[in-house]
Amino acid sequence: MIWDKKAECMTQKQRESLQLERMQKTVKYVYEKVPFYKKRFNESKIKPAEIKSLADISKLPFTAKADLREGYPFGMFAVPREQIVEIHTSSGTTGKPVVAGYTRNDLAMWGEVMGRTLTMIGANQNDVIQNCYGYGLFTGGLGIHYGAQRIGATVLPISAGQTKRQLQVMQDFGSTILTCTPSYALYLAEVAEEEGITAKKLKLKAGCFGAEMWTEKIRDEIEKRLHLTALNIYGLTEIIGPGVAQECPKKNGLHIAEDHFYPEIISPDTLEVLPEGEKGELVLTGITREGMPMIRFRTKDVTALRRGKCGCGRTLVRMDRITGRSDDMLKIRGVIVFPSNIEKALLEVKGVEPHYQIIVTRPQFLDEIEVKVEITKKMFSDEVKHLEKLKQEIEDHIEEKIGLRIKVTLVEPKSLPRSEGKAQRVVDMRNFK
Ligand code: DLL
Repeated sequence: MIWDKKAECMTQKQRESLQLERMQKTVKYVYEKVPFYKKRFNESKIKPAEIKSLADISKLPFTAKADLREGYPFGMFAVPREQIVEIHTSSGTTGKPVVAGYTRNDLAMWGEVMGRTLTMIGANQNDVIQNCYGYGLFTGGLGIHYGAQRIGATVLPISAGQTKRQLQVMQDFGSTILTCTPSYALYLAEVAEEEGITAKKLKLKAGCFGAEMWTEKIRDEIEKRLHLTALNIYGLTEIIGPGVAQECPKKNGLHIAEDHFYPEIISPDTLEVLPEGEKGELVLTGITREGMPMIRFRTKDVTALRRGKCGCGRTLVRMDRITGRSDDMLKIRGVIVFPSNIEKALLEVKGVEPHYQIIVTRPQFLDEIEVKVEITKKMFSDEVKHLEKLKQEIEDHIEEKIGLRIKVTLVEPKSLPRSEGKAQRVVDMRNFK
C-alpha cells in the first residue's frame, strides 16, 4: 500500500513550489538533451530561464502526436538508447506507432504512481489482482503489473481473452481486484451469467477500468453485475501509460498525480489556457520523466479540472470523466483508429465514390465498426460478383493501410445522407455522453 500523504495531500503552496522546481528542471533538461525541443523553443524564441512561474508554461510550444510520429522511433528520447530499459508503443493501427522509452528511474516512478493508484482503489498486499489489460507493447498490462508488485499484491498477469478461463481463475484463485477495459468487464459479466456464476459469490471488491471512454451508466452496470466498486483509471502512452489519473471511492473525479504530471486545460480553438472548471482539451507535461519527458502534450481528450480537497483527503486536482475528443480519434476495442485514415485508404480504391459513413456500434459489449460506401449508378447495375469483388478489394486495401479489417457494406447510389455543412462521416452509436 502506498498512501503518500506528502505527495497526495500537499497544500497549494507546497504543490506549486514542487511543480515549479520540477518544471524548470525538466524544461532546461529537454532543451539540452532533445534536439526537437531545442529547435521548437528557439523557433518560439523562448529560453528555459524564462520559465519563472507555473503560468509561464503557456509560453512554451505544444507537442502533438504527429511530432512523436515524425521523430519515430527514438527521436524524442532525452537519453542514449542504451539507458532506455523498456519501450512501449501506443495501441494505434495507423502507420508508425508512438514510441515511449523508459529509463530505470522512469520505471520506478511508474511503479510508484501505479502503486498509489491501486492503493486509491483499496488494494494492498492481501489482494489478488486479476490484470486483464494486454501485456506487451501496450502500456496497460505492465503498468498495472508494476504497481501491483510495488504494493506487494499478488498479480495474475492474465491479459484479455479466454473469458471462461478468466472466470475459472477468478473463482479458483479468489481474485479481489479486477483491472481491464470497461467493455471487457461487461463482457466478463455476461459470460459469468451464462455460465451460471453468481457475482456475489466471487471475491471481487473493486476494479480500475479505463483505456477507453465509458459512462456512469456503464459504471452502474459493471457494479451491479460484477458486484464490485468500479473506478476510472486514465493514462496515455506518451505520458507514461496508466497511472496519470485515478478515481478514488468518493467518485468525484480522477486525481491527477500532479507531482509528476502537470495538467492544463486549453481551448482547442484558441489554444488559450482555460480557468479551473471549464471544459476543454487536457494538456500534460511530464515533470519527472527522464527517458522521454513531454512538454505540453496535447492529449486531445476533453475534460475539466476541479480543485478543492476531496473527501478521501487528497488535494490532487480532479479531472472529470473524459467525455470526448477534440480530434476524430476513436478507440475500437482498445485500438486507436483515426477515421481520416480510413477515408484516405478508401478513396485510394478505384471506382469508390467519396460518399461514405463509418458506423461504430457496441451490439453486445464489444465494439464493431463498419464502413458504408456508396457505389456509382453504373456499378449498381453490375453483376453481384463484381460488387463482391469490389467490397473485398476495399476491405483488403483498408486492412493493408491501417492494419485493421473493417466490414465494408456497399450501398445504393445517393442513399447516404447529404449534408449542407460538415458531413457526418462518423456515426458513433456507442453513446458516451
Ligand atoms: O490506454 C493507457 C491506459 C491503459 C489507460 C490502461 C488506462 C488503463 P493509449 O493506448 O496510448 O494508452 O491510449 C490513450 O486512451 O488519450 C484517451 O483518449 C483514452 N483513454 C485512456 N483512459 C481513458 C479513460 C492507454 N479512463 C488514450 N477514459 C487517451 C476515457 C481514456 N478515455
